[in-house]
Amino acid sequence: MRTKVAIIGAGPAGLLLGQLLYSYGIDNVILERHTGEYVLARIRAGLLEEGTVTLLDEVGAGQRAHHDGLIHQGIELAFGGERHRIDLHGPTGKTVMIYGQTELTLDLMNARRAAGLTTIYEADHVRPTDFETDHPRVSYLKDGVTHEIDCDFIAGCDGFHGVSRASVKPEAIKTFERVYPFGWLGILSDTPPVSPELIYSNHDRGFALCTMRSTKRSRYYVQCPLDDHIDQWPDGRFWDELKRRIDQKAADTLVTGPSIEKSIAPLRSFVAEPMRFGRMFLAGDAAHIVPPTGAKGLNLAASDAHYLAQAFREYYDERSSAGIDAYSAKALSRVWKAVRFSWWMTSMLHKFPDNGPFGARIQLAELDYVVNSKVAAASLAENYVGLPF
Ligand code: RFL
Ligand code: PHB
Repeated sequence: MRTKVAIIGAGPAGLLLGQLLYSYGIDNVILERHTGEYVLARIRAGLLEEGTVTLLDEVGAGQRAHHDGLIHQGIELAFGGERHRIDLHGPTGKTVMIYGQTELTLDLMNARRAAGLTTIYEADHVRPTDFETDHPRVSYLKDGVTHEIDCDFIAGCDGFHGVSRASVKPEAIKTFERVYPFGWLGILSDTPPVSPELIYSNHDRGFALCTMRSTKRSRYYVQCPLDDHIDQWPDGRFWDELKRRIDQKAADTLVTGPSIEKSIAPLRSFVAEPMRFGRMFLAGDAAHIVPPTGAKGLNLAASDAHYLAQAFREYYDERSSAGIDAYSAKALSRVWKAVRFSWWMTSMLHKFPDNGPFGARIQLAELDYVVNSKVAAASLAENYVGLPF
């Protein structure tokens, strides 16, 4: 088989890149290790920047998001028993949209199917090769038979544990990492959200986040030890812990119910540099990971896909390599700012085992400053709604 761009991974980065390329007339094939159903069952992000929604619109997949997504103009920070609102819209003119990653993925999958583009699900042993030459190839095993795709370029959109970054010679890549000493235990429940806007809570017992998927479905997280297992967290224990970490008014109005999903995710900041290796380019979680506190992971996957699609468009339409040459630096410049913001939000809001009482007071001073300084609040808002791309 031959295609212009072979994309590894059918998560948000791969699917969005595929649709953007299609809209520029650039044919592409996606290879995905799992089934489509498996990809759709992963409960992850829930918050889209305006820039991400614009990209969905650009590929004609934004209709359902506009219909079902919830527009938020602010968030709340809770500490010291009180909630304080951060206005997102006032200082930035922008809003964010609550719309689940599963829904966005489904919309992109449907758009891809409608366009008649090839996605090979359950592709085993995917291997990008020869990307340092002018004739890169991707091999894979499907139903016991080995296949090969000849292409002009490979896009590694295969997430943090994917094969693309792992295929690069160690001396060609530099990585930066911070692993946080705790995880997030998340549950999904068919109960109305406790409050119309998201609540990020700093508490002595640890961080908590109240978010949602719709007006009828809530998503809640509590900071937990890294080695905890979900079996240790029956629903009753989760709700009790959440109530203790949020303000009294929220605890009194919280509607609890059976969880329909429960999982623990570790928190990590990670960046690989560069994001280009000859004719292979990394995008999304394949190149970088941020802790979810800033709601940036999915949105970075979207901005990478945008930069990369523009670069390929320039290559094919204008016979110019300027875009592909600039891709890595351009993407990394936005990535590092989101890494910085996510690290900062994480540092300010979580209980760190080694910080002690001094560290806890510094966090409270910082929160107090952020909610009372127009300038600091505007800076948080500017980063939260997403820096331009
Ligand atoms: P994905 O979604 O991991 O998709 C990669 C795809 O590649 C496939 N794959 C392979 N395919 C073929 N061959 C191989 N060898 C392969 N290896 C892997 C995988 O099966 C998969 O289908 O990466 P992508 O596309 O870069 O998208 C990134 C986002 O999924 C991620 O950044 C976000 O979910 C992060 N995130 C959040 N981001 C936000 O912007 N806002 C949020 O509110 C938000 N909340 C979150 C989050 C992530 C969380 N977890 C679980 C880590 C909340 C949580 C709890
Ligand atoms: C979510 O809705 O899952 C969500 C929202 C905001 C975050 C993290 C997760 O910062």
